[in-house]
Amino acid sequence: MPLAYLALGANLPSPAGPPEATLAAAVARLASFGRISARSSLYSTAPVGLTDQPRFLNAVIALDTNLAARDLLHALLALERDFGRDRTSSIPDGPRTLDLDVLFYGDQLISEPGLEIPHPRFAQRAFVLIPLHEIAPALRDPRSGRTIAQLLSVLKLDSAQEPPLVARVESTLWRAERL
Ligand code: PH2
Ligand code: MG
Ligand code: MG
Repeated sequence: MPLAYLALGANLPSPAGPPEATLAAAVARLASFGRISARSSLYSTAPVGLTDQPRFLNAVIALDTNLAARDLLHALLALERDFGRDRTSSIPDGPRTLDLDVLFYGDQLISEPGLEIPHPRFAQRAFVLIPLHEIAPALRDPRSGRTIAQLLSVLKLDSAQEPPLVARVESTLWRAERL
């Protein structure tokens, strides 16, 4: 079964509740697409792109799945809609109830309309690399040939920044979700 890595993000309340409840509920639903073999901690992250919006909660999971890449994408889009994602009036990089992105699908390189894998911007984003590094430091990006640990080490992070760009948060709701 291909091992997919998925990024989860939210910074608006959804029908499931605040972002923390949304991400916990989303993981429970994602388990029906295969087997979740790893799950990062939950992180509070500064918004990237459009800065004038609430902080995000982000996480990364590994999913063993029989779904083909495009079927996985469609399943994620449907799940986003179930959690109140409205794409009709959406601002690029703007606030959202739930964002589910495919970071990797095995070691495949896919470049099709609406489906770019590995995710085109993952290596520039600390809110992806830090949780991904927590669960898969030795994973190799098939595009650059670099490991997640290498990609994270070249990302310039100002650790003195306040509030922090990426901060691990303790969440009983998140950890209570059985894998
Ligand atoms: N997602 C974006 C744009 N900016 N910033 C953070 N911190 N976390 C996100 O998940 C995020 C973002 C577009 O998908
Ligand atoms: Mg995204
Ligand atoms: Mg997305």
